[in-house]
Amino acid sequence: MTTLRKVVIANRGEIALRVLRACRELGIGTVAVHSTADRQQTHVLLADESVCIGPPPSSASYLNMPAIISAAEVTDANAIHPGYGFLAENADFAEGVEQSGFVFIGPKPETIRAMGDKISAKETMKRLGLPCVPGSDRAMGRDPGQNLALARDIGFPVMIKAAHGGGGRGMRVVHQESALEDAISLTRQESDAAFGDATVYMEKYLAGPRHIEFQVLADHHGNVIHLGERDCSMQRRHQKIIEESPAPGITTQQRDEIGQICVEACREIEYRGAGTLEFLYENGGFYFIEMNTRIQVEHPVTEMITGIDLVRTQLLIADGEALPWQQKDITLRGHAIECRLNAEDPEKFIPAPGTVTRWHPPGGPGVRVDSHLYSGYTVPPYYDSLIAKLITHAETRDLALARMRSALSEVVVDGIHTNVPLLQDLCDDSRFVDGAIEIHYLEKRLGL
Ligand code: MV4
Repeated sequence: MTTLRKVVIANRGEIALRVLRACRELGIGTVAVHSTADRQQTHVLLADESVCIGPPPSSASYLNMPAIISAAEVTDANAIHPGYGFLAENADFAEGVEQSGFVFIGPKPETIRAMGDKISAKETMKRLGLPCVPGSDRAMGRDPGQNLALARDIGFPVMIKAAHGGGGRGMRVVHQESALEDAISLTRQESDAAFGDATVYMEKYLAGPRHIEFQVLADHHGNVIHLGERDCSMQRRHQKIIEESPAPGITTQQRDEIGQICVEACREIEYRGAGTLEFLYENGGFYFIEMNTRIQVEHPVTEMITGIDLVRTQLLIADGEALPWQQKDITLRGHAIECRLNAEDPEKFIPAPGTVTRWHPPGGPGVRVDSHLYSGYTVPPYYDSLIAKLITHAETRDLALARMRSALSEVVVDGIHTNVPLLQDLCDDSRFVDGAIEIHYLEKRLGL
């Protein structure tokens, strides 16, 4: 470590603890910034220093850019790790961090900005050789005749998407010509209200794809590698609940081919840090949709099968080190599955905050638990409901799944409701066991 001396961890929960541990191993000092609701968070208790940055609502604390930058100033930190969510993909924040003289642990602000605009992200990646969903390739205009001609050209059903959309908001499927204009103006309005930008684009709607994403790592010296893919198709309302790597049924040849194109594209845009390229996968084809410029919740499955610590590597890259691996050094070993444990009603999915009276995490060979939970911890009502990630790793998918069933059966979380029963059901679901589900599977299953 030459540059990074003290890192502000601008997040909470399990990822704040994950970042803290990576800093500790590297001998980097840690500053926890937290809301008044999070004084008793594990990482706050473990950090070298902590600074309260505001009241419970994230808008006043974890999204409060001046408060976070001030915390870095008063503690004499020299870098900020944003984790995921909150400000992780806010280009203005990354820019503010750099302009204040701190290292932003992530890509350049302009890269974050370019990827945050899905039209520009897709345009760039298409030009660099990534297969994309057929679509408008640019922002849609306001001429109904032209838009109809475009939709006819692409072929119904089409999807209208917000250029600055995220989290599944700002998109609409259109099945017939008569519904096109209303769908466009509604998506524009929603997008303007939610993201302050009414720009929309059009794509061919894929009815039942899988969601598969490639992990990349890039340093400041033009070295880029990929770490294979994750299948994140098990989701409900854009909340993923089970992820795995490798994606079932993807061949070595497909992985090498798409992975190499991702690597070349990232080298071309001078990407740096950890990144994820998201694809829809249908009928044997990959279609790039967006790129995430942060560490992701599901990064552990990639860590388990590659043996590479992604958060440690983010810190090394930010420090200016060259990646210690070339693509030929990367081997994927076995299979890893992650289940997200949420504090929520297992049937109605409503958040279930409260005090955990007893917590027994599972263990044993090939079992990893990423969690900030402890007996006596109170899950606050203000933030997302993730309380733990259970990750199992084994030589085969079947064994990783058997380990997951066993691990889930060991879990004890008393005092609050969790989605453990749902996760147990899903690990016994024959379609999931067969590795044959698509993005709408869980919602359809719950609808029955
Ligand atoms: C799509 C699609 C079908 N066709 N694009 C949802 C969030 C955003 N990141 C992209 N999304 C989708 N784009 C085309 N052309 C279906 C979805 C989609 C989805 C994608 C990934 C994971 C879960 C999803 C749930 C519903 C819809």
